[in-house]
Amino acid sequence: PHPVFLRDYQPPEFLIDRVDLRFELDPERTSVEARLQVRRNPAATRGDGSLRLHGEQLDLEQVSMNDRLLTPADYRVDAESLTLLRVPDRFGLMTRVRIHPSLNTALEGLYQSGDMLCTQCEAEGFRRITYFLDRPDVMACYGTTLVADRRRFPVLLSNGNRVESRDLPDGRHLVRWEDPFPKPSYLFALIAGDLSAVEDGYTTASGRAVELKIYVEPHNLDKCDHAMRSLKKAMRWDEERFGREYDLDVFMIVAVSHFNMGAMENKGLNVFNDKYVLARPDTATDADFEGIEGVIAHEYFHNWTGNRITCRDWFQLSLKEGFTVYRDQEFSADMGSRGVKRINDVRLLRAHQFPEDGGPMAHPVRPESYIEINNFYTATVYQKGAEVVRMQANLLGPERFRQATDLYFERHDGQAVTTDDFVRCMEAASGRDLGQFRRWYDQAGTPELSIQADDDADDGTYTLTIRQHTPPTPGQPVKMPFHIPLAIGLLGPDGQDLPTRLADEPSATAPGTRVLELREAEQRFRFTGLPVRPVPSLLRGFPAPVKLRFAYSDDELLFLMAHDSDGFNRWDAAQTLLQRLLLALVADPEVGIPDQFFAAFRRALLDSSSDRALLAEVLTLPSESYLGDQMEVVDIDGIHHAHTMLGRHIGERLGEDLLRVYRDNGETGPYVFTPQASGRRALKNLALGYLMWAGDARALGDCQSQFAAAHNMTDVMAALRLLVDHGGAEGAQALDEFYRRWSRESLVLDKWFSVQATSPRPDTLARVIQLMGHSDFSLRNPNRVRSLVGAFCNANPVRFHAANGGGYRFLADCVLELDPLNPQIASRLLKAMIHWRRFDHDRQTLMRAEIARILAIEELSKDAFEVASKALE
Ligand code: DPP
Ligand code: ZN
Repeated sequence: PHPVFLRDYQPPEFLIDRVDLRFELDPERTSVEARLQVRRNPAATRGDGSLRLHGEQLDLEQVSMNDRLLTPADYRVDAESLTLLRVPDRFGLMTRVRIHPSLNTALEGLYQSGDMLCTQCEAEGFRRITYFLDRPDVMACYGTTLVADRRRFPVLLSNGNRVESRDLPDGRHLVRWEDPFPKPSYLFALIAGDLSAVEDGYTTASGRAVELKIYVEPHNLDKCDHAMRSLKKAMRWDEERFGREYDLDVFMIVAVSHFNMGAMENKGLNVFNDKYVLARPDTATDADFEGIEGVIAHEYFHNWTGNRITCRDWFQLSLKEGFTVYRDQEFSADMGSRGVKRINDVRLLRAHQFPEDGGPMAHPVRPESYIEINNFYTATVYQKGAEVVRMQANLLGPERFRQATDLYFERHDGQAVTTDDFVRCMEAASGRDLGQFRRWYDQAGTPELSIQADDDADDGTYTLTIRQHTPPTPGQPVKMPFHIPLAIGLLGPDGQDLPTRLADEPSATAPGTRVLELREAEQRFRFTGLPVRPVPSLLRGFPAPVKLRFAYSDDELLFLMAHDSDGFNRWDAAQTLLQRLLLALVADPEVGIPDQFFAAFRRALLDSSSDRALLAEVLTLPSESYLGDQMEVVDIDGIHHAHTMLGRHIGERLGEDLLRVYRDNGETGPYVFTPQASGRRALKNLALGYLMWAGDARALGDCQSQFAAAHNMTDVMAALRLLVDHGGAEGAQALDEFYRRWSRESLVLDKWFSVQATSPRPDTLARVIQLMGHSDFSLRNPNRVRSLVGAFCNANPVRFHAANGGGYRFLADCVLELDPLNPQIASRLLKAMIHWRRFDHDRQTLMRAEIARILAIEELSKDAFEVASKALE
């Protein structure tokens, strides 16, 4: 397999203005007739007079040009394309192909999920439906005619507005859709099935009435309320915050149970992994409710950032994803608690993006090359891309940023553009020079900031010396300094913010947060007028995706944890402290835990004035994998031991307080999904967890009653997890009961699999292998694979990285079995092993051998090949 390079981009030689598709749908054999209006692109250089269309796994039946049937002498077909040897400057092209949805296990193109037929075309799935210029800079208007058996497929959906619907004499029916907005092929979608819809309506700010429909299998009709509410909130928010209105008569969402990704923003017809649609208090946790709100909004927001304005090529993926993630993060912050949202987003970034940026697959937000684009739907493109947009928003300030996005929407509506076009709008609206800032798009790696503080008591100055350094990444040995906005504050002895006046500034500044702009490899900021040495609050609100090195004392961290006016930094100070303590325990398990730690933990725990959701975040131990990332060589067992030990100590020392917090925060009425209510649940279940860690006998009883009595899945799952980790008869019985109750609810059953896969119990791998043979397990369902294999490999470090290599062998076996069926899922799983260099010699050897075993397979997919080969480079 060969890489594709950004520098080789050429505009398309031909454009397609209009596409008329006619599908005769059948799971075994679907016929697709495509009529394309093709013309030469005046902006492109002339080639050899031929036209090469993409196409894979298509059985070609007929080709005609301008209504003249072509013969095999007029074209060439291979496994990836159809080349028309001589074409005029403007012509009509008709192709007819057969495809086989029921055999499509890769879930790209048209495939079968249960009893329905559905599509996934991003990034390059449309070429598995028909011959086409399957690249995002070819935008066309689509008319789609769907013909299918009326009883089996009563609902036939596609993009745009429905313009015709009638029965045919042979028991089939026909529905025709027309999408007036030109779009790239990756946004095409169709759905056929026996579906029911929840319907609602929305009136846009300018008075346009929009029908809203969520299509699900009939037994899921009672799980759509939250998704519908989220959709309407998202539509209103996008009008208010970004001035964006919806543009078609109908907006449809379809929930599908076999889906590679989270969801897909097809024009007017969003297709969703059902995990991000279906929720009832008794089937879905708070985290599920939150995920649904965020993903519904994300896909809806794509209508402007992605669909109306799309990507020129796939290297620009972050143009739509980074911006849209930023938008959905802001939306969720406005809907719930802004502080907690920020903490969770940063936690995610640190847990996934930082390791990616430091590993063999590191790539810039705008990658320079790829072998398989599906491997680049990454935390870097999505989450770091969102941080890059957030930095620009913060540099510009809210008003200018809004002017800049208005300009972007106005200037580029209907176009396929680049991340650079986006930055140019930021510059044009603000008058700022973002030349150096652009490096965030093309340099990979996480910058490390080392900050040193010096004070001079005599003249009241305080100097921060800031050095930035970005480690090399594959293909980029040397990095230039980034332009980094740095929000900081200075705290006085009473915990209040001090003024932050720089030495060369004529007048006093107000106390509070101030943004420094770092541009050099080393830069000094000298503050004056400080009567006492301040405690610096650095990186307030996490203003840039960087790692901070600053020699805080424990006392300073405790001080920040108690007093910082920035909630994010209060959390971060607590996490740094916990991390220190844990790493000290890894180094020496006998090291004492200072009393002042328990005192601070207790103070925070009992602080009834504080937001419970935030409190739960503050009091949660950093994850074992995150601790591993902080070590030179990851000490898997040492970390697990330290984690367990600290958890147990907390549970033992603060047992009474934890029990009180647990009991004081019980459910009082019917389930509601609000930040307050989910904060109470989070805190309560955290307290129960510490008690269980300590083996508190009262807690075991509480756990069992919570499991039996709870009417919401958040509390049931929290109790189930603790019971399973506790093991014994209690754990086994809870699992059995849960299975009996939920075995027919696929998404709930996923939880049953993953709670077992993530248990740190010593026999977990054996249990996972056994579950692979369970009658409810199937490699064909990505959610099920993620809930068992993915959960074990990515969320159970102590068992996955077992010293005997059993976890690695298990993963490689799964990858090899899955790759021929679904390369996207296989290659994503494989990523769990690519950070092998971070471990001790023996584990390195074991992991490398498993990756090499995969790489030795001749028919390996491009997807898995790229990950395996880069991992070993
Ligand atoms: N474009 C899709 C998204 O919303 C890909 N899964 O992220
Ligand atoms: Zn997206």
